[in-house]
Amino acid sequence: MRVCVITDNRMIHENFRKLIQAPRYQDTVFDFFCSVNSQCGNENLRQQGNLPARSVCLAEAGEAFFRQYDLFLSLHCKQMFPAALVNSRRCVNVHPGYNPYNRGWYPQVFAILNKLPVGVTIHEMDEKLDHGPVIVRREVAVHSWDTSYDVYNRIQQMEIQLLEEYLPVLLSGDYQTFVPDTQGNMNREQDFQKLCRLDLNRQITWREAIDLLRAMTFDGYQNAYFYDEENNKVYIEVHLSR
Ligand code: 0FX
Repeated sequence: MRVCVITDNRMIHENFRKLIQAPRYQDTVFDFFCSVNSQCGNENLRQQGNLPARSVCLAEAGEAFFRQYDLFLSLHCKQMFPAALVNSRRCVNVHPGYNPYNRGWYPQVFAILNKLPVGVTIHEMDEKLDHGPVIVRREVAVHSWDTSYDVYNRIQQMEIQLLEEYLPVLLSGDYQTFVPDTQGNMNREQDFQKLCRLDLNRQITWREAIDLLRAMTFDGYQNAYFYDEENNKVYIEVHLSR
């Protein structure tokens, strides 16, 4: 069998490559692609390093490309899968969120704020974002002292664990699915960007302020900021310890 793996995330890419070294996957051909350099790719992805060397733009790839593969596996692929693909091939997404809650961008950021469950969902893809019959979902804990970074690391560990457990059935198609009771909610990148700008005059509780700052704190990124009286842009993050 031939599998098309599309990934724009260094960590999951590296770990997945290790996982498929196991002898049981020797007869499966895995072709790896990322979105960098493709028409629909995001230049910022380059900074992540160690992504697949080849890129693909699914919106332009066409039927002939789709037909080469028995399965499409999205491991944090930043492109939307076109209808022509999800309706003609089995497409499976590994999503760093607990569907149907906080589908879309950076689920743990929004989960810290709205207290909805967060974790990992592996699901068959349909035409909507992070949507489709669920193969497996597993929750991870969020503690009062966690930042977005802490929760995200827990999610990534869970993603690797679930891939180890489920890859054999993802390949064979020998699994049951279920459709969640509700559509849940969805967040876009713009929703995250809006959260980043802090309004110094807004009145909120300490609980809300701490939650907002820890939801914005992620090692390696400057997210939350405010403008001071002299119009300096000042970034802010928090450190919490138990
Ligand atoms: O690959 P990924 O972890 O996931 C994102 C979406 O959240 C996910 O729903 C979608 N299925 C996937 C294709 O893309 O995103 P990332 O590697 O860009 O960012 C990882 C974390 O880093 C994010 O959860 C929060 C943090 N981050 C990222 C950026 C770019 C920040 O805190 N600030 C930022 O500016």
